Amino acid sequence: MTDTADQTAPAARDDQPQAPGETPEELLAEPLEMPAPGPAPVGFRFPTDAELMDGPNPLTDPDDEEGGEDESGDDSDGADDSDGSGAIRLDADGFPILDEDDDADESADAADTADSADSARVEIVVPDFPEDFRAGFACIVGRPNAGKSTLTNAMVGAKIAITSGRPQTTRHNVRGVIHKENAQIVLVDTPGLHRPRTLLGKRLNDLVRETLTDVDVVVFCIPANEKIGPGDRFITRDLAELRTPVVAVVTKADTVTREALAAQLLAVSELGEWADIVPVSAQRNEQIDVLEEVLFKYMPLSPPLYPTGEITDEPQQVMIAELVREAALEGVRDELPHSLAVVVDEIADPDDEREVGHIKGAGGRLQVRVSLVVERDSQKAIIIGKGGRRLKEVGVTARKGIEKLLGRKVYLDLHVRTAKDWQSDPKALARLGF
Ligand SMILES: Nc1nc2c(ncn2[C@@H]2O[C@H](COP(=O)(O)OP(=O)(O)OP(=O)(O)O)[C@@H](O)[C@H]2O)c(=O)[nH]1
Ligand SMILES: [Mg+2]
Repeated sequence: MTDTADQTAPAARDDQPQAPGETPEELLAEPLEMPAPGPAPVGFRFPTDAELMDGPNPLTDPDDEEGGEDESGDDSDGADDSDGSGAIRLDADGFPILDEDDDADESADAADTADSADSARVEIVVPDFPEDFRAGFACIVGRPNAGKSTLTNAMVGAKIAITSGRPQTTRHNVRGVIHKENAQIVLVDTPGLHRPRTLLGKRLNDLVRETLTDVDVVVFCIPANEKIGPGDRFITRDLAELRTPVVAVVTKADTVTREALAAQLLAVSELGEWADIVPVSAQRNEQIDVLEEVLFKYMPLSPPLYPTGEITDEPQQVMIAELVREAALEGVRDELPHSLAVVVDEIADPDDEREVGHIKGAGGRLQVRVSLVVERDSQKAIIIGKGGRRLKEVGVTARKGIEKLLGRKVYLDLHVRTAKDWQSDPKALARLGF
């Protein structure tokens, strides 16, 4: 559950749309085809001038037969676009793959390139984007349970963050992308800001504060059905120190009467200085488009930050673990939700030739082994339930979600173990990815 903010940070954001060393005419070629939305973080960025000019040149390297196999193996295979359309394909790191046979060692490439410096260059197709394209980051903050993740999912139009009625559901930054014709808004859903009682709580608060410093607009969620409290005032004071514009969003508008909503909007307007105030109901999809329009105004001119159609860069393993945690959170009370962590121990694919012999068939189902980690043995008993019934229910619910995510049948193996007081143990936190 590591945050991948650095990996996906835009390489070159500027106030002017820019392409590396290309004239607008050159950019009007056919658009770049991107890998299908895949599990691994793509970390897409535009190639620099040097990369464009110095890359290997298949036209001048006809004898280069080496290293044709894609070594990144697992994930990138599925995303590979080899339809022969002539479009540039990207490798797992988002760099253009110029030819199947061209991932030989760099020194050989350098020598070959030097030999054929005057030869024709391969045409590089840079994604086409309008001059007035806007793209940037919107960070979603608020108390635990304020509806941040539900709002994120509603705006992205797909479930990328888990949600629950238990506070502190989100434990890492989850990025989701809204794609518009002329804009991209990268939403960063964050853990709820709260008075920390454990080391985990403190780390989550710190993570949100760090995230806030580098975004274009902040979305502050305040639920319509709860009185503004010390928690909201605490966040308001924090936000007032930023120079970033803050849009106050009154969430869960469907839960109150019109009068109560009007009263809450008034109370929110008196709470602080806001760039805008928008009431929404994420559950009913009401006013979501209005909020998107408001956020759009704060996006700077910039090339797209994510490939077309990619709605998140959450690693597949993290999404799987989160779906199991969401299923396990259902119906548990008190401190248990805080005490529960979930990690994927192994994913084995019987269809993968390298795995044969290691795993038993199970009808070609992807085999996913997951650990649910609690802090005490008494909690272990609750999670497992009488005769293992609860754990079985968790498994069924989670498996459905995982199969939907992966688009294939899954065999899910859940294992419950205890790591004493992991929330306050730095070593255990590190092992669990915090
Ligand atoms: N009725 C209604 N319920 C909502 C709405 N948005 C969120 N909820 C519910 O509020 C609860 C909390 O939602 P989350 O989206 O998980 O809240 P969060 O702010 O991400 O919570 P943390 O990650 O714990 O900080 C869930 O039970 C949601 O179903 C809404 O628009 N209407
Ligand atoms: Mg959340």
